[in-house]
Amino acid sequence: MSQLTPDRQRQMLRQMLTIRRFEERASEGFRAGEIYGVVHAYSGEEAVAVGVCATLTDRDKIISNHRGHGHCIAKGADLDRMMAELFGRADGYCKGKGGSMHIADFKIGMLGANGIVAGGISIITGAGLAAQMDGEGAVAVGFFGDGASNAGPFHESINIAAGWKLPVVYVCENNQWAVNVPAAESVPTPNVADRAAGYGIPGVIVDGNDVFAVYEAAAAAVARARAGEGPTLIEAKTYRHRPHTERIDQPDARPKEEVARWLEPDRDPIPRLIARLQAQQGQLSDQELAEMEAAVQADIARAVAFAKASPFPTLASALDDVFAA
Ligand SMILES: Cc1ncc(C[n+]2csc(CCOP(=O)(O)OP(=O)(O)O)c2C)c(N)n1
Ligand SMILES: [Mg+2]
Repeated sequence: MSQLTPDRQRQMLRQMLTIRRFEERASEGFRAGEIYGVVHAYSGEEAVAVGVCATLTDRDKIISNHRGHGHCIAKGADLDRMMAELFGRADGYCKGKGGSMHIADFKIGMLGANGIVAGGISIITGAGLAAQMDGEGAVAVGFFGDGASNAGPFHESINIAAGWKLPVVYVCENNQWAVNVPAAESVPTPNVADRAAGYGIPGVIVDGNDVFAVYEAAAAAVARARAGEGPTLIEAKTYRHRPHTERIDQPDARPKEEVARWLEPDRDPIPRLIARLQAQQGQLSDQELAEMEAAVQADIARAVAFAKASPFPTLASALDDVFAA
């Protein structure tokens, strides 16, 4: 945090607010039938994507999972094209044919969201190998959930990345549930980070709702990767505010009191960051906060207007970009 100027800290808050407001609008659009496919909201976990991506540059690569909007926004993706993709429009990132779980932007090093649980972990390991072969000091960062850490690609990928000292940072967003399965029942070690010991790499536990703690853990792991010392597994303890997906009538097995506790301002990463900046002399006035909120809302409104003004893809374009039929 010491390296982060007040401007940079406010910028991180703005990104977190952007993610939150984007998700709120996406949920609303999903319920209104404006958005097609599935929406998995990242609300509550914003500090992880923002804290990690603040340590990266455009040449560094990231990969995401099904809960990918926050990672895209934190890496600098275009909100208009993201919203258009959710609305299924031709100006979206995948020309309206991919939806929420397929947003990628190679120009900013965002290799894509991924609907296959743990699928991204192998891909980002390959990106780490590519970075090592290029020899220009880039790193590759994979975001995935606690559920994904039980799947084969997690173990096989970390094993090979550790052996080859690949410049990869594995970021497990432990929101404590995989749909309706509690991590406490599916992960036999007390922490996901404990699994790092089996591969001889550092396993770091961090408060995933504290953006500066995430930043510091990620900065250390990125420095280690850039120095050729190999991968790190970071476990960010966090919680999702919303049900697994926005589909209505889905059972949510999480105890109501547990959900309510994580929504409180002393746990929610955004009020926590606001309180921290306000407590620091001159970091964030009430007026600056109100202006930031208004600017973020304007960005989201502009993205929705862009999406709605864009046409649906034509039937004739259905097979464009299909490489094998
Ligand atoms: C290979 C595979 N198996 C099952 C699913 C269905 N599925 C989608 S998300 C999910 C749970 C993922 O949990 P976690 O990795 O903890 O991520 P979270 O949703 O909590 O962010 C499952 C089982 C899938 N998409 N892919
Ligand atoms: Mg989970």
